[in-house]
Amino acid sequence: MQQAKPTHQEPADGHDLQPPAGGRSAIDFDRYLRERAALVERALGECVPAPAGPAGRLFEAMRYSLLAGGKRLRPVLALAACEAVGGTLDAALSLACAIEMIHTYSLVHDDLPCMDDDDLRRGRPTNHKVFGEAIATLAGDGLLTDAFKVLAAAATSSCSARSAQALLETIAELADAAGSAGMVGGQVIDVLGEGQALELDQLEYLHSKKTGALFVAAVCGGARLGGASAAQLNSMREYAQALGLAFQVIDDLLDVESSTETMGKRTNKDEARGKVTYPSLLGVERSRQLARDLVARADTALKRFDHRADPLRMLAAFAVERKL
Ligand code: GRG
Repeated sequence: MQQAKPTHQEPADGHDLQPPAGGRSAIDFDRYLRERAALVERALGECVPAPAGPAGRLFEAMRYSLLAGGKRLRPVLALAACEAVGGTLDAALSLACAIEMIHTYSLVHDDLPCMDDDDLRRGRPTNHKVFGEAIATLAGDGLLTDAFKVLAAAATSSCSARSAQALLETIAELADAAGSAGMVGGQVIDVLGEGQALELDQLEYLHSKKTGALFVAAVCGGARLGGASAAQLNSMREYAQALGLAFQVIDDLLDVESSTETMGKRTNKDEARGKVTYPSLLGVERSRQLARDLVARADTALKRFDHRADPLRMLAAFAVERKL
């Protein structure tokens, strides 16, 4: 069995991943994102055992979806929030992995025939197309449950009481965000809302749970593990709520404007399933403006943070400028 707790290694090319210490940072955002995603990638590889033994097929299915790429936006946000308040990358790396494992489980289950019934995800056949529905369902279950094992393993014997308390609060917040009060609850509202005429505030409520809750858990968890004060956590929550919604508005826009080839997943599916979306309620231009306004709101929430929050500012801009 491989180690559950990911270890922080420096990238192979030897780049220093810390943002510059003094003055305003002038980071190369593309490079920043690439390097952070690579760091997460390596740590994720240690979170699921290699496919061996009687349950080897399960580990293979878990690794198939977990290590299939993806933007790694949520884990990078967790790391960036931790660093924005002066924490180290190591302090949030387990959280980053746990969040990505939970996000990946939600994609595997969301693609199942009983949910969205999709054939393509992250540019490759969906989990159940390769491993069958039973193993895909169990791979999702394994990723969700093991995420909490990975996070809990961050509590070491040398952990201070303050760090242990922060970890406990982060675990509770993540369970809340992923469960019936958060992502799963949001998915239920979404499924039951198919074919129904939702108002804008109902759509926002749905997405605050289905998509937004995990963004909030990533950002607030990262900040908390980095030693954030209560006031800083409040600002981080405001930032993440605005960012999460902006991300979803763009997700809806990409569904109508992009292609399966670019996205690596089926597009034009919201209308086909009778789902109310931002473009269907507001039109394309007003939806895009809403996303920009939300990014401005996210930016404002960070006004009391110094240059160490620049990656968070850039990540918000990235969430609305992205093409996939
Ligand atoms: C319990 C059977 C069962 C199912 C649960 C919880 C759940 C299914 C679904 C959650 C809904 C869901 C899939 C939300 C995510 C929405 C979203 C915008 C996903 C795409 O995220 P990206 O663009 O994807 O960050 P990558 O691939 O880049 O990580």
